[in-house]
Amino acid sequence: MKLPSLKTRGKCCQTSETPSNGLEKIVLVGNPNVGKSVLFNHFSNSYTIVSNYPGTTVEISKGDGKVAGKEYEIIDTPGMYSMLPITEEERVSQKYVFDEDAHVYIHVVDAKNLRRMLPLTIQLIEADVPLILVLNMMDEAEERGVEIDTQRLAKRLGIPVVSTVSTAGRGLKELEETIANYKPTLNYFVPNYGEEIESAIEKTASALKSEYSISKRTLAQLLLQKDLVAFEKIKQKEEEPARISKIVSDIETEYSEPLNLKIAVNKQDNVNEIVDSVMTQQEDRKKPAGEKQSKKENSLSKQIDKLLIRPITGIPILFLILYFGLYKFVGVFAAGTVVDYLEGTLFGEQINPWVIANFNAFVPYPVIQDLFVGEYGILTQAITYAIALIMPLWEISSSYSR
Ligand SMILES: Nc1nc2c(ncn2[C@@H]2O[C@H](COP(=O)(O)OP(=O)(O)OP(=O)(O)O)[C@@H](O)[C@H]2O)c(=O)[nH]1
Ligand SMILES: [Mg+2]
Repeated sequence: MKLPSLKTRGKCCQTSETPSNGLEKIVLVGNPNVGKSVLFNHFSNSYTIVSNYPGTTVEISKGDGKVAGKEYEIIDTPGMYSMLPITEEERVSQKYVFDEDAHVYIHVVDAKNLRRMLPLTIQLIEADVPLILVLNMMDEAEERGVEIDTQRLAKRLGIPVVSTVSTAGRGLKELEETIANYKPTLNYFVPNYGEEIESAIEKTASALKSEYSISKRTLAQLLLQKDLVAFEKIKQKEEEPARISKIVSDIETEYSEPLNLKIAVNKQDNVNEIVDSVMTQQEDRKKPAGEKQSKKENSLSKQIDKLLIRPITGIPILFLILYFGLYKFVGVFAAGTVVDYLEGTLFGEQINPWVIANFNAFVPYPVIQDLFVGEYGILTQAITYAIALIMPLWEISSSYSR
């Protein structure tokens, strides 16, 4: 059996399977690299544990801490992009949303990338968990000319929204008060995914008869997107899980496109509409100096993106790139023509004969001559191979990866 790893910050330690201390919980969730751990360190006291989630190598940090004068257990989860997990880290974070009975979940986002982060907020709202949205990294957003109307955003979403710069402590007092005074509202944002998807969700959700810790709407979406944990849940809880699986697979066959793609695209449309109504960005400060693109370049790269994303144009372009870019250019031209010229003509006929003649004239010792300019000499063979054989291919492959 794998023993859980244990690291502690501060005084001492506990085991990974910490018995609940009866405190209400605050769970930090969000994409990787958005400042969850900075907030965790701010809220938790010095006695915290970092341990593996049981049966995985994924680390979870837990610690107690006072928020607006009241003691809570704070939990820092690994980064997740979506409620539909792909990585082990996301699977663990999904379990915390599914199973943890928290006072509040804090969804931490990078404010300058609101459009990319809000789909997860919508998923958490749909899951019906108590939620506060934290727009962190406001300093970087402001630097890029991003302005967000937090009050309007809170109204649109139906949840509290607080903007912070967690590294500088900005907004943290307001966040503490928001956590302490958190009360669920009845005006949550309900996304609309269009008639087809909505009816698929409705059909699946109404087939679920048991009670779950997250909403049936979310569970139905996860089932329609073939999430294994969701299927596991219905197997444990429903009397007729096979009937539900059949409903889901019947719905799937009605669609030509995978449902997760359709749901993701429609979710993003909902997000775009909200973001357009609450966020403004000064055009000239969109990107830090050095990364700026002209409008013309921007629209050209959008056109190219569109061509590459569509299978009908993207696949032929992929084959053209593989044939001309890889086979013809790297294989035939670089590895053939260029290497032949450098190795055979330039080094073989001109540079090496001159190096050998001069070296032998200055160093009259056969052993040293052999070592440097002999058949396998450092100057004749090693340098020839490095420059004539490896360098052209290396240069070309690194320019491809750039
Ligand atoms: N400029 C700025 N940087 C921040 C802010 N909050 C966090 N950071 C920085 O962002 C980086 C990531 O912060 P973390 O707290 O480790 O992010 P995380 O969400 O825990 O990341 P994962 O554990 O990978 O999911 C660190 O370098 C922080 O110093 C902020 O408000 N402003
Ligand atoms: Mg972290």
